[in-house]
Amino acid sequence: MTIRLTRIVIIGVGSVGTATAYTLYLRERASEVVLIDADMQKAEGEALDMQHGSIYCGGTKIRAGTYEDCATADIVIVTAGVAQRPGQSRIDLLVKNIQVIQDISFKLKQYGFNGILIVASNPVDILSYVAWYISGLPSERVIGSGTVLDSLRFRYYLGRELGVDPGSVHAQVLGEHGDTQVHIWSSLNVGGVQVPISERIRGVEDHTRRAAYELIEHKGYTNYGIALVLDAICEAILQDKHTVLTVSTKVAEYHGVSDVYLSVPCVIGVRGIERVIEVPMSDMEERVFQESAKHLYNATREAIR
Ligand code: 6V0
Repeated sequence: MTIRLTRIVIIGVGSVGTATAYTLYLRERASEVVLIDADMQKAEGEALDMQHGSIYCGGTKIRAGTYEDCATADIVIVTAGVAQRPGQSRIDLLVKNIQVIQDISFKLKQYGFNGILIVASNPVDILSYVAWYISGLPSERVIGSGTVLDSLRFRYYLGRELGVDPGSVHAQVLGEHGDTQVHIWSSLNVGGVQVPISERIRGVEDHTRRAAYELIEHKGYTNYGIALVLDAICEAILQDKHTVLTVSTKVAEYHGVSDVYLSVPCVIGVRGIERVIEVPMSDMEERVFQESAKHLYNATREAIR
């Protein structure tokens, strides 16, 4: 018997890729984390910087690599491409990042990658569709980070307003990881009890939607939150945890929406998306969700033309 080692490859080692690599490294998420970037010197430098501290880390090895490493990788995470600048929306990144995801997806196919692909680059829903379309992988193994981060932010701000630990606030954001995201107020609860929604609490919706813009104004990019999200998705996969996360997936007949990548609660395990959970929505929420889907559907069709 041979003991199988686990490998996670990160493609794109900028602010998101390095924060993700460091999180996976500290949390010993896999036997090996491999870094790839268009600028290989940068990937080598980032890996070496982390290797220097290896005595204080656990067993995860970290190194720079090539697409050949993807052939036997369990998970590939894509964080490559341009990021938002102040005033830019995620959709504004499409023209540049579509080329990046096409290039990467073709290479993954060429090198025989057959694991689980996680896309974080923006606009994540459209890029996930393109990655699925080109890579030839089944859709349950092409996962967009989607609104996992938006759901965390929603719960964080709600927890602050309500004076409770965000982990005890149950609430989710669905639809686009972007401006048309849908806040599901109808199922908000704290400890299983519904919460009266005042104007002040309602304000959390806008705060959540604007969170990335606020961070980009302040520090120029966002990286730690998404790194923790990507680690949580990897954990759910590698430990077959069946964790429910609002990742972006190719939905079919979900509240009347089909053939588009967007976020809905999904059970994540060793096979990727094990199943999708149908969330009850108010009429208003369903309408907003369908509008978000239509916006993404049109933008995706335009992108793959
Ligand atoms: P960054 O710091 O500019 O890093 C991008 C990296 O990608 C650079 O090191 C580039 O050299 C590299 N790169 C570019 N093209 C290629 C290519 N074809 N192959 C390999 N490497 C390449 O950007 P940052 O890390 O801040 O953001 C990366 C992406 O993540 C952007 O599209 C962001 O919009 C997106 N984010 C997604 C989030 C989410 O919640 N899904 C959150 C934050 C950022």
